[in-house]
Amino acid sequence: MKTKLREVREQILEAERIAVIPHSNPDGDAVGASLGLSLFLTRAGKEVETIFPTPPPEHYRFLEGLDELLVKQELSPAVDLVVFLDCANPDRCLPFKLPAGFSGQTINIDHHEDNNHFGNLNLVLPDASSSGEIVYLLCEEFDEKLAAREAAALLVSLLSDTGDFHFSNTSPRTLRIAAALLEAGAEIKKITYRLFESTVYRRVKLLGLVLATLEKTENGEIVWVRVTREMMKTTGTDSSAVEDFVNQISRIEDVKIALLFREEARLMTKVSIRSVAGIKANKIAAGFDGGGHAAAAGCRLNETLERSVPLVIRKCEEALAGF
Ligand SMILES: [Mn+2]
Repeated sequence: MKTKLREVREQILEAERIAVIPHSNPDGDAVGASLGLSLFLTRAGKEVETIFPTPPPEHYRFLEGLDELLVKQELSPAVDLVVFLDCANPDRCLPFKLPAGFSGQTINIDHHEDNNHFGNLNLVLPDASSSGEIVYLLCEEFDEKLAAREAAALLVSLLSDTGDFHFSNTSPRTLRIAAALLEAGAEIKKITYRLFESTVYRRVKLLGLVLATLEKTENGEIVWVRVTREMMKTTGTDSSAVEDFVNQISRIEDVKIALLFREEARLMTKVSIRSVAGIKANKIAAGFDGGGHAAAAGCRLNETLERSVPLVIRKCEEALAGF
């Protein structure tokens, strides 16, 4: 790992113009890791452009420096190094695509175990809690110390992908890094308040509608909720408002798999899968061309919401039977 980190550092030092690109529909890890790395490299004297293929959700806006980053699809011509963050494969960045004639280097920094090592250089550490954790390890290789706003961004990564340090991917190293981030000036109370405690009226209204759809299998091992376009329309919410609902139902006693089905279009249903008893959620998601982590994964079906529910539940029952 040390050698890999040094190789990545060398590659970065050699580059002049660097683009940092997280996956589209960025979650807290993608936002925090790309913001933290971009700010750090800029301060280290690099020309950096950060490209969000789709905009970061509203509730990360409190992070200092995020407003200056771009939402766009094209690389500036002079870029000679592209750093992908938190992307298991390049399709995760769509609609962004590397230009066909791109002659620079690519670095792939990620922690998904199904990462397909698409970079010229691949820093893929599946035992890291988050891509933010890997960015921290990389920054340690430089002489610069982290500034407070960089530390805050990376702490958002750690908190988001570990569910506030609740999930089993929280390692002693994760917590040591969290401690170092606090020492560097990240304000944990401010961040956890913005991420987990503060909410808005319309989101709680939506939660009420969604929880009313809660169902379970007879033995209670699988639970699920539905989110329709109609619910989002009547409450005036967008998809970022539902992110945490599936975690909430996964805490019900006896639950092994929790699912959230969200209607994106009539024939497009997004499924978020949470596993709390060791069954691999990413294996279930892979059955529908999705991916993710063992505890949290997702996929999309070209089906109506109503038809998707039994299809996915059958796969989950198979996974439980073989466990
Ligand atoms: Mn991640």
